[in-house]
Amino acid sequence: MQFPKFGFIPWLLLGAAPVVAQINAGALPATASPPFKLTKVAQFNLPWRMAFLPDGRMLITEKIGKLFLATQTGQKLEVAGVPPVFYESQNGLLGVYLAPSYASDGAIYLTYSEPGQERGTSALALARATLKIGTDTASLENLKVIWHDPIKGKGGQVGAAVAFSPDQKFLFLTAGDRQRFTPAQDPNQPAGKILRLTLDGKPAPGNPMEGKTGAPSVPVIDPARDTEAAKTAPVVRTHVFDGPNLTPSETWTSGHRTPYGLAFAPDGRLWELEHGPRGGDELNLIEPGKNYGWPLVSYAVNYDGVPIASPDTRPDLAKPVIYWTPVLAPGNLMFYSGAMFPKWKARRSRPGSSAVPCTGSRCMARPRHRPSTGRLASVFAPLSRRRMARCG
Ligand SMILES: [Ca+2]
Repeated sequence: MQFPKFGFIPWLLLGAAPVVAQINAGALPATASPPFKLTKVAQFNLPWRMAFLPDGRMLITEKIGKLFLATQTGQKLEVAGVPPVFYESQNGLLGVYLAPSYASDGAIYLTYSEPGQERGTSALALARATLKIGTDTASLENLKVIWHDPIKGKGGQVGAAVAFSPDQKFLFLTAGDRQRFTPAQDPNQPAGKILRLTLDGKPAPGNPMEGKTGAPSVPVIDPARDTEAAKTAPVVRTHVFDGPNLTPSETWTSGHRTPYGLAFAPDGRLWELEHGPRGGDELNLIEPGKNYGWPLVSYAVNYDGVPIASPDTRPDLAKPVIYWTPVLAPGNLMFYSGAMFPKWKARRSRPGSSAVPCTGSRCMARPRHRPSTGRLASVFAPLSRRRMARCG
C-alpha cells in the first residue's frame, strides 16, 4: 500500500480512497500572483515548443510549419529546410529537441504531422537533422525521418513529445490517440502509446515486447464522437504494413489519449501529462508495460456527456497520480533545477521542481517533486485569470 505523506495539505486526503490516493487538483483555488515577471521579447504564430541551445538561443516551432532560431532579446531567424507538415487544428510542426549529441554534431529532432496522400490525413513523424548556423543563416541538413506512424488518418491529438533517457541512450516518444479512441488499446497501432526507441528510431532493446511484431494489417477509423461511438465506428480502410509491424516491439506503455508532456524527474523516473476529455487531465508515472487506461476508463465524461467507466472499476489499469477536473489542458511538462527562481531552486530535499505550461487554462502549474514519497505532490503557481492551484 502506498500512501503519500501530504501532511502539508491534509485536505487533499479528504474523500480519497483508502488504498490509492488519486488526487483531483482541478478545483484548487488560485494563488494571486506568479513568482516571476513576464516580458514580451518576440511574437510567433502558434508557437508550440522551444529548445534551448547551449549558448542560450532557442529553437522555436510554429505549428503552421516554421522553425525559428531566436535570441533571448527577441531577434528571430527562420531556419530553412523544415519538412512539409500537415497543419490543421492540433496537427502541424510540433516538437523540437536537441539530441544528446548536439554539442558535438549539431543533431536535433523534430516531431510533426506528416501529410498523408488523402486530403486531411496525417500521422506522427519523428525526424533527425543537423542544425547549421551561419552568420545570418540557419538551416537543417541531412534531414531524415527515422520513425513515423505509417497509418495515416484523420484526427488531432498527435502527442509528439520526446524525452531522452537519463543515460542518453534512448528516446521516448508519445503518440496520441488521434481522436479515434480504440487504437490506444490496440497493440498493433502506435496511436495512444509511449514508444521507446533507439536514437536512430529503431525499437529499443529491453522494451516489454522486445522482438515481437504485430498484425500485418489494421482497420483504420475516423475520429469518433465519443468512447461508445468509437466501438462501432465504420472502418474507412485497411492499412497494410509494408514490412513487419514493429509497433509491439517499440511500445513502452499504452492507453494514452493526448500525451503532450513527457519528462524525466531528477530521480530518473519518467512522468507524462495528458489531456482527458471533459475533465480528467492526468499526470502519470510511466512504468514499462503498463496500460494507462484510455479509452476504457477516465476520471471524466466524454465531451457530449456520455459516461466513461471510472478507473476505480479497473484495478488492472494504471491510474494517474494526479488528475484535474476541471481541466488544465497541459501543454508540456518540464523539470527545473536551475537557479533563476530561488523558490524553485533545487536542494537536497527537493532535487527539482516541475512546471506545466497549460494551453487551455493559460496557466503555469507547478507539481512539486517529493523525494520522501517518490511522488509528485500537487503544488501550483498560476499565471492566469482562470483557476489555478497552490497547496503548500
Ligand atoms: Ca489514464
